[in-house]
Amino acid sequence: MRPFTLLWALCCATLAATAATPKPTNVIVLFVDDMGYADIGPFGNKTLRTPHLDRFAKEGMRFTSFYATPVCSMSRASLLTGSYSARVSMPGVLFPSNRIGLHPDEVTVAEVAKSRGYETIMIGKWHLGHLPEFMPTRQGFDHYFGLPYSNDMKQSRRGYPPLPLYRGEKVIETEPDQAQLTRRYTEEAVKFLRTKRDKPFFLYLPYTMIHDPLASSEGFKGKSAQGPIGDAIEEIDWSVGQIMGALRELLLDDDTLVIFTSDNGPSGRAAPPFSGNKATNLEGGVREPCLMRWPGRIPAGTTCDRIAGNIDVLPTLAKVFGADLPKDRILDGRDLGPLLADPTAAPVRDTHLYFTAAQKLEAIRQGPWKLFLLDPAKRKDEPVRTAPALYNVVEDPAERTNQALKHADIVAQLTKAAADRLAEIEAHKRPIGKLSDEPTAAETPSKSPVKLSDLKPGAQLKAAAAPQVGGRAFTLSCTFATTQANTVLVAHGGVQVGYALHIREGKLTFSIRRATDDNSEVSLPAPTDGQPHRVRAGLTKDGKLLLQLDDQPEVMIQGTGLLGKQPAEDFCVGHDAANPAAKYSQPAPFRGNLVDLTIR
Ligand SMILES: [Ca+2]
Ligand SMILES: [Ca+2]
Repeated sequence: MRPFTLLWALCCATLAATAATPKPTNVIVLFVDDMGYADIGPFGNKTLRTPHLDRFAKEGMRFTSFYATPVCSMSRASLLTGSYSARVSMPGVLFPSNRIGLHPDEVTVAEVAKSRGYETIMIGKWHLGHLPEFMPTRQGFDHYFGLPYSNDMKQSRRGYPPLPLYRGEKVIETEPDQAQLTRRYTEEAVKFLRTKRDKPFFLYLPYTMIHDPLASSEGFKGKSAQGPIGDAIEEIDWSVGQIMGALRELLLDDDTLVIFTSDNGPSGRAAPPFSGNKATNLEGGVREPCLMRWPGRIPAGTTCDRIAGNIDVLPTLAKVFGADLPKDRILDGRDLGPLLADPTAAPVRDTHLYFTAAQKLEAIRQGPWKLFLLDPAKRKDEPVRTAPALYNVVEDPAERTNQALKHADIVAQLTKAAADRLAEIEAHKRPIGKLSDEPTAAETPSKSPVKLSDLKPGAQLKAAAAPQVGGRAFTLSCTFATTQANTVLVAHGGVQVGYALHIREGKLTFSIRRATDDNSEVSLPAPTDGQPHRVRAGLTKDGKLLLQLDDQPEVMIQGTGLLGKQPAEDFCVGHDAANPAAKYSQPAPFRGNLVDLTIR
């Protein structure tokens, strides 16, 4: 063989090998907590300095109709499973007192990556179950460094254990200095990127910031034009810059897809140009800034207005990893690949469903039209919106003009589509993970029945040991002292049947739920003076709700009757363990004194 022919043969062999085994693509998902749509430059922020995210947008694609969910845990479940939170039975927010988590049988993005030989690492906030059975290391992550839940679930909140920081399955610190978390997460990520490896990698970095309590390290604290929230956002931008810089330096740039988004809208702040914010299904609560960058594959400086969301991340990444999707279950998300190649391509998913923390279907969007099937949450200085409310969210992103009367045909069409889709999800929903292990002290069946008066906030009685309230009149009494404007004293039941004595927006409220959409409530201004007060709440045999505080006159209203059956859920004191028993989304656990509880 002549030298030229040999060289040509070698070239062909190399080309053939390259074509047969394309270099695998690394993936990084950066997931901020509580970041609003216009919190960063690429989505219209003019106050804060986000140069690294600005560059990210110039080099990648912006998604302007990218949906998350109203609150934390449900968003993370959607992101990691490619499914609506209601399909995987994930409530809005998990608390340290919960003994549930994302079901171990769920197939996570990390497990999909591992099926193709990827090395997987998670750095940051998990919030899908903090018991060992539910931790990231049991859901496909080779490495884990971070917090198991939100940064406000810490010791200074009565009843919570000290906030743990994990490495792998070991707690390495408690109550870490939160001002250092963004910096520490970033250093962990960059260190991981610099580690020499033969395998491709999947890095999931859910930041703890910008969830309250806000904190930033030196160099950012006090430096932004928007106070602590701006400082925390500018530090996240710095973090993104560090990670992108490391990719460039390590020549991994062309082989890595990076996704940047957030889990829900801003907390207590506006989310222009939308109405609503965190914990609502108005666009401001669920429409998130989203950037994706993949040099050579995603056209630079582009914008995609198609409906997309965190449920699409798993199907999209499965394709990128070269992995098969699980075939034994229904996923709600779709592969965004066609849009990554061409943002004007046909929509991959023309419908989005908006679920509440209580796993109810609140709204549906198809094309530009969004229909509220239930009344959306109200926010200060915003109009009252009453279902059915129909908005054109393309022309009216603030959801101000209800067009339900004008377009009855669209209302009918969306109502039908919502009912069909909900029926399918109800028929194929998958359970949340629950421990089947030994009961805790409070749950242990004893020879003498548990005395309610011995229960302290945080206690949870197994459903079988709970007071009998189905089909009968009952009165609940206790003495409490608190300064909280939003909390739960007693909750028993869930989204189908239950009752709760709680404080919501400063009102002491006794609520009865006879069926999913059959709620009755009686309320009084709550004494939040930290002094002990006696409360009596009841359901009379003719279906009236009564509420009495100290020796004030009793307030009584007509409800719709007795509870048709005994609630199936546990009886909780000072918190609500899983499915909310009343119309609250994420009430804080009770911090205060609660004694002499009785139910007769
Ligand atoms: Ca959040
Ligand atoms: Ca799994």
